[in-house]
Amino acid sequence: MDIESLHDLETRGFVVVRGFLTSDEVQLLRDDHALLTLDDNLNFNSKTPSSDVITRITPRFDDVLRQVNEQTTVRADVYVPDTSVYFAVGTKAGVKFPWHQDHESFYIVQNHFDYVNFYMPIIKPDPAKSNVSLIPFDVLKREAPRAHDFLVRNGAGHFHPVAGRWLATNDERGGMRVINADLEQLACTPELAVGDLLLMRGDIIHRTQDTDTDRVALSWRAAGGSTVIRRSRLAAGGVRKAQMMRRHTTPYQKMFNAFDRANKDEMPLTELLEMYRNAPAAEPPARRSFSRQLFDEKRRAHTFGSYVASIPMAASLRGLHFAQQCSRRYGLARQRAAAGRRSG
Ligand SMILES: O=C(O)CCC(=O)C(=O)O
Ligand SMILES: [Fe+2]
Repeated sequence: MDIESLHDLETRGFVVVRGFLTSDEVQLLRDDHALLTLDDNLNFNSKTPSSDVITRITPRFDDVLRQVNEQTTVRADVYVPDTSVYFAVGTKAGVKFPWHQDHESFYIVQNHFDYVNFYMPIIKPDPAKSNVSLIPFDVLKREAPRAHDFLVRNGAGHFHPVAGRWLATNDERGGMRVINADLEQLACTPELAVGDLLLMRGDIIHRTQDTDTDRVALSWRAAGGSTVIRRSRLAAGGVRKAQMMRRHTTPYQKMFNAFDRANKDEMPLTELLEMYRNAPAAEPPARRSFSRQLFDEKRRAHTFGSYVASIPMAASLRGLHFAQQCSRRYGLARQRAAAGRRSG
């Protein structure tokens, strides 16, 4: 299948391919999803697709990657199952993500430009509902150039509304930028039907549109195999990154173990994935023992200072979040009181 306008992946950060999956492929994925249980990840609800099911569809993904590598400067040639999941909305086991740049994939793959998310709804009652809203990079560059430069090629972005503008913070490297525009005004929301493909670059800013319908999408990910993954970078970062790692220890422990076994402090992603294939199966580590190891890793990488330095920032963001929740609740209470007065 030839993809038109692949260049948009570079300029806008995403491209839509209509009718990508066949009805048989959709059914295969639906059956897979129905049989799975939730992942052991306290950061969000997700299910990891079965590898034998994905293997059957892989030639379709290979074909897209070939075109991406031929027609753009994005380099993506290996799949990263540890960052690939099914996301549901509209049920208790679902998600409702606010504006964000993906966190865990950035911590693991450490390069969000050479990284693509094959996002494909497999259950979706209404094309106009429960999509993913996006901030196109060309629009961001035009409307908020300083924030664009802070965000492009990055990840682990958190976005906080402040008086009609937005504050962008980076949960890995720290730092923040004011976005002098309302993200909602810059956003676009491609309407997707079952089987459509939304191909997104890893650094795109996005959120769940709504949770009004029961929708399930597969988010299958590929990255650049030559990206060098650094142990010190995995260990680095502030309070918010460490919290997230503790809430989903499995992939990070696997990475530290692979560096140990290889006796290396850095290796290309392809080599890291190869190490996994030969690794003995291991139980997910307890949060406490993982925490201890993470602090040891931080000391070893001389990044403990930046962790400590991030504590005040994390505390003030928690305060900001709390103040926003209170003002939202106060606004709702006022609306309800006014409605009561009108109907009474
Ligand atoms: O499915 C959703 O609503 C969110 C998807 C998302 O954030 C992702 O694929 O990274
Ligand atoms: Fe996301």
